[in-house]
Amino acid sequence: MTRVVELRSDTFTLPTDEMRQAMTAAQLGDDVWDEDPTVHSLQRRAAEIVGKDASLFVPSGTMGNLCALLAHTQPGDEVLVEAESHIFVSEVAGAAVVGGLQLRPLSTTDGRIKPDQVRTAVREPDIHEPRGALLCLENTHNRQGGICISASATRELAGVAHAAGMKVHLDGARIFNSAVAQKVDVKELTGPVDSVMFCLSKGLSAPVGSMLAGSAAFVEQARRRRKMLGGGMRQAGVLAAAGLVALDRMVERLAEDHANARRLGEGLQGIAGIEVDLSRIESNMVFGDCQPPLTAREFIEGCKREGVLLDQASPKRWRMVTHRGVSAAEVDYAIEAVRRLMGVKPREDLRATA
Ligand code: TLP
Repeated sequence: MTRVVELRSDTFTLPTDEMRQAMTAAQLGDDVWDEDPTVHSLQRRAAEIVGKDASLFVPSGTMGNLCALLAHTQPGDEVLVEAESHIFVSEVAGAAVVGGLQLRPLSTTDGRIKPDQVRTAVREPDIHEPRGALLCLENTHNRQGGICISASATRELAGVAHAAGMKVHLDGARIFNSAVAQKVDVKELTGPVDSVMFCLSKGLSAPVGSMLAGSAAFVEQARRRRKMLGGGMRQAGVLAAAGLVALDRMVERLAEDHANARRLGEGLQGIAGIEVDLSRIESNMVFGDCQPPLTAREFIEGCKREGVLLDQASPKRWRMVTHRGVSAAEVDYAIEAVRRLMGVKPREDLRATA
């Protein structure tokens, strides 16, 4: 079997032909000297799209989040994060190691922090306590299923944090998935926060890079942190050129990925041995649980033998992510592969396309 359906992550998307052409033609300079015209164009465009004064091109989402945390805080400060957030779970404790920050996880059932959780976590000035400096949100929320945080929830949470003297950073790695899924202008989701990071290299299909946007003063601070972390890139315009195409051409098509995720979830639902919660599918992710004794590792290995690649989220939980590199026919193929693996008869309606 030669077919491979890549559902591990939308980070596997390859650049489009138009991106490759733009990369070849890009005008370049030394961006550490702030002299790369293509990086300048990307930074202006990104800031404009999310409604901020300025933005900074960074090599990865992880570095973008870390630059934001460092720019908003002092060592010893406390940062509120959702307990399953990427910053808390998957960024190698960079905030603690590099920033000397205390991350305080707020547990939720669905990634949606409640305003009262923030109110309860607010620190009063006290000689014993760290300064409560920052609230981080994640939209879409990855490990909670790719769920979307609404504009009204974002406004309310930011209002509570700001009233307590805290700043708000949004990990918007997939903020355009959220905007497209909710059919709102992305500014509705980014307007209430002080800074937002979003990725060009996930569903938007650019090969490398993320943007960090905020006030001009914030971005100036973030630029120094980026340099300290080794993220100053020289002729980065060659990458920024692909980022510009990503922003101008790739946002609306994310709706196809969302439709495919739903198709995938519906096709997998009801297969004995695995459980998929359809109510959680709001963007381009499908999470499922294996029923014991089947483990996620065994399920993933079995799918791999069938030519379907997926990611592990916990000992019993797995994740499939749809993106530009996965067509509806490949989604159907993946459904059939899982049915085969789990010993379920093929679905007649999928035979034609798979
Ligand atoms: N997420 C990756 C992996 O790290 C898990 C993925 O495949 O989903 N914030 C969020 C919400 C993310 O999902 C990611 C990447 C990041 C930040 C970090 O971005 P990169 O990978 O560019 O450092």
